[in-house]
Amino acid sequence: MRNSSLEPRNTLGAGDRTLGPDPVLVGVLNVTPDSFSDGGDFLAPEKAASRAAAMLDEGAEIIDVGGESTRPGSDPVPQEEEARRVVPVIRAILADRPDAVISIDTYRAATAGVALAAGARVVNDVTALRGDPRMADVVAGSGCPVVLMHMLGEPKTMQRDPRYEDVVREVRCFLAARAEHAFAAGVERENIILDPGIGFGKTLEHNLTLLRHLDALVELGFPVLVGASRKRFIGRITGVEEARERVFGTVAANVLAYERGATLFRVHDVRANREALAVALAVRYGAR
Ligand code: HH2
Repeated sequence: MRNSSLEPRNTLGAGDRTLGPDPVLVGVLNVTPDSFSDGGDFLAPEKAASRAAAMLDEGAEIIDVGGESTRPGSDPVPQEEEARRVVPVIRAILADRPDAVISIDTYRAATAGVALAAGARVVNDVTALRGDPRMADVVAGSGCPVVLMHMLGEPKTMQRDPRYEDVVREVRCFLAARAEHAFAAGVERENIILDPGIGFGKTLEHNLTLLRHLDALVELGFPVLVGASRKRFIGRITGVEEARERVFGTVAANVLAYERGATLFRVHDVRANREALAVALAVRYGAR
């Protein structure tokens, strides 16, 4: 028996398959000079496109392209600069792989608009449509899926002593309210994906509590995306300072998140996570 509690199912854009219990890998492609683990690596469109192709070959189903770092302490970049970074990369990926599903990691309506026009098919908004009053219209108008992420505060200051009375309840209430807001703005229910925002205004203990109780978010009835990949909380636990070397800890977080009902995993190391999640899927439902 497949897990029917993951209804409603989401489409990833016209013609794409629906989301069921199979884990979906979202490969991270940061077109930034300063991202915490891959900053500066993929600024050139050709390099970015070959990185995207490699992640697709390793089993990524979506490539998440971002033009502004949101790591703790980071500063915003001007919208024009963000668009200038991501649009040529989206075009280069699609020239090479016309069927690739690309998501645009932005909270700015203008950047989302040009990215969708260039061929992106998903919007990943770390502000859950709060960062730009025009974003809800862009998403609703395009009919694309949208990731709504929880963040306490803003990247520049979010890690300065974040506090919650009950982190799971507060994140759940926030995401339920943002899903309602999106729906009221015209985004279809089946196009809404929720994300607890691991590392965004959260202590180590907040991140662990959210991962432990992820089923409380899954209960809201939308697919849940988790972005734990290489993050600092994993380094705190394992002692691995170098972000690129945090793959084993990332895999553990993702397998446990999957067991609690998350279905989308935003990762830098696609193959390691895909293989681990394939085994987790087989343990839950049997081998194919
Ligand atoms: N994390 C980052 C960026 N975007 N989007 C979603 N939906 N969920 C996340 O957890 C998430 C995200 C931060 O990671 P990264 O892109 O690797 O680094 P940076 O922000 O420094 O570019």
